[in-house]
This record gives sequence, structure tokens and C-alpha cells, in this order.
Amino acid sequence: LTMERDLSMALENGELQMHLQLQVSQDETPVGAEMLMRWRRADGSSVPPDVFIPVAEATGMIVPLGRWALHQACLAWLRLDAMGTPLPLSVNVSPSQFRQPDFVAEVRAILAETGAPAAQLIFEVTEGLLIENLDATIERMHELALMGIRFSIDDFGTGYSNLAYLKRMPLYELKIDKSFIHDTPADANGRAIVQSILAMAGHLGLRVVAEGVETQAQATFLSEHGSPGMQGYLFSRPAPLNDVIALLGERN
Ligand code: G
Ligand code: G
Ligand code: G
Ligand code: MN
Ligand code: NA
Repeated sequence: LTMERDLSMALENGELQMHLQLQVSQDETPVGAEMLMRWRRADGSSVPPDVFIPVAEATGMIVPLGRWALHQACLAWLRLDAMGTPLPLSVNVSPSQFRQPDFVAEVRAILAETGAPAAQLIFEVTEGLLIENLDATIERMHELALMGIRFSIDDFGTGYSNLAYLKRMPLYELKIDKSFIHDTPADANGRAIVQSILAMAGHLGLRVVAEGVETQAQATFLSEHGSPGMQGYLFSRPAPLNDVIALLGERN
């Protein structure tokens, strides 16, 4: 496939870029940012990540891409810190990347090389990670957590339905999938699901981020039900680091 071949060249050709999307608290103070990979081909066309990430997963390209993304996240954190606006950064980690035998060693090496603090990184993993080798996965999460890395379950509510694993993992956060946020506040089932996740996370002592917040009505609903962190186009779109630095600078 052309995309497969092109993707394997994209990294060395400088066609990949990491964008950042701010996460905000109820008063719209930035509290973190998610690193999101973007691929713009030499001809100027963009390939959406929900198209190329699955290809990268299937071909094993996600391993070098994920390594590069983590390295970029560390560099981004250091630049934000140098500008006086340090923010915890969330990095998406694919299941096949997480399962690489040398994943922990690689994370350690990137942290050592860049000097970025592990405690400023949040690894977003999906429930798909929990389908296979649960014991080995949880053991590896604990190993990384001991280094200071924090963990978030991305797209929470859309995958694996067994909640028993939540108690066994060193978790920091749940990210409520944007499909549920989309259904608030208009839809009664949507409201019920979001309220239930917020209540459960509260009982488990987990931080929550609501994804895909696009309307003021959604933000108001969330503020009335526990004020989780919020991420979405209502507040800021994914953007290159320089744009995010400029935006944070304007606030100060
Ligand atoms: O960034 P949105 O803009 O379109 O991302 C679409 C999907 O691609 C999401 O599921 C997101 O988690 C995934 N994604 C974006 N960037 C990365 C990345 O750096 N690594 C991995 N594994 N997934 C990513
Ligand atoms: O990693 P994850 O699957 O959570 O990726 C987040 C995805 O959500 C990215 O594709 C990002 O571009 C997208 N996104 C961020 N904010 C919004 C939003 O307000 N609405 C929608 N529909 N998508 C969003
Ligand atoms: O901001 P970014 O270039 O990462 O946008 C990713 C996708 O999300 C694009 O398809 C873009 O058209 C769409 N998008 C950007 N801003 C908004 C928005 O405010 N609302 C919605 N629904 N989609 C948006
Ligand atoms: Mn994510
Ligand atoms: Na998500």
C-alpha cells in the first residue's frame, strides 16, 4: 500500500508534527495538554490520525512513531517550562507500543536523554490494552508509575466493559469519550452516563477529563456535575507548540 510506504518515510522526511490541545479547568485555566500527531505530506495534503494511526499500529510503524512522539512531548514540556508555563503533557500510547519488550527501557532512556520529569507525563492508554495479558500489562504500568509516569484511560466507556481492572491499575485519570459528551445535555442517557462516570471516578479518587467539549451548554452541564477537566474545540483546538506558547503567553 502507498500509505504504508509513505508513512514509513514520513518521519525521516519531517512530515510529522505534534500538535497540542489544551485541557482547562472550570474557570478555563489551562491545566494540561494532549499531544496529538499530525501528518502533512510533502504535497500539502493531510492524513487524519484516525486513518494513519491504525496503519502504523498494523505495520509496527507505531513503535518508532510513538518513540518520536514521546521524545517530542519531553522537548515540548521543557520549552513550556522554560517559558514559565509548565504543563503536564498527555501522550497517547498504543497497545502494541506499550507491549514492546523494551518499552520501559525506552521511556527511561528518553527521560534521561531529555531531562524531562516523568511526573509531568501522562500516558493515555485505551481499554484495548486490557484485553490481552492483563497481569503483564498491570505489572508494566506499576513499573512506569514507580518512575513517576501517570496513567489515563482514554475514550473511557467505549471499550472493555469489565470495571474490575480499575482497582488493580495505578490510574490517575479517566477521559470520558467525546461521544458521551456530545450527547449532553440534550440526551437523558448521555447525561446519565456522564454523571455515572463522574460519580464512579470520584469514589475511586480518579481525576476526570471530559473530551470533545464543543458547546457552552456541555461545559455548564459539566460544571454542575463535578467540574472535571475539559478538552475540546470550545476552549482550544490542537495547535503547534509555538501557537500554544503564544496563547499561554497572552494569558500571563
Ligand atoms: O488527533 P485526533 O485528532 O484526530 O486523533 C485521532 C486518533 O488518533 C485518536 O484516537 C488519538 O488517540 C490518535 N492519536 C493521535 N496522536 C497519536 C499519537 O501520537 N499516538 C497514538 N498512538 N495515537 C494518536
Ligand atoms: O486520543 P483521543 O482519541 O482522545 O483523541 C482526541 C481526539 O478528539 C482527537 O482526534 C482530537 O482532534 C479530537 N477532538 C478534540 N477536541 C474535540 C472536540 O471538541 N470535538 C471533536 N469532535 N473532536 C475533538
Ligand atoms: O483543529 P484541527 O486541524 O486538528 O481539526 C481536526 C478536525 O476537526 C478537522 O476536520 C476540522 O475541520 C475539525 N474541527 C476543527 N475545529 C472544529 C470545531 O470547532 N468544531 C468541530 N465540530 N470540528 C472542528
Ligand atoms: Mn487521547
Ligand atoms: Na479519546
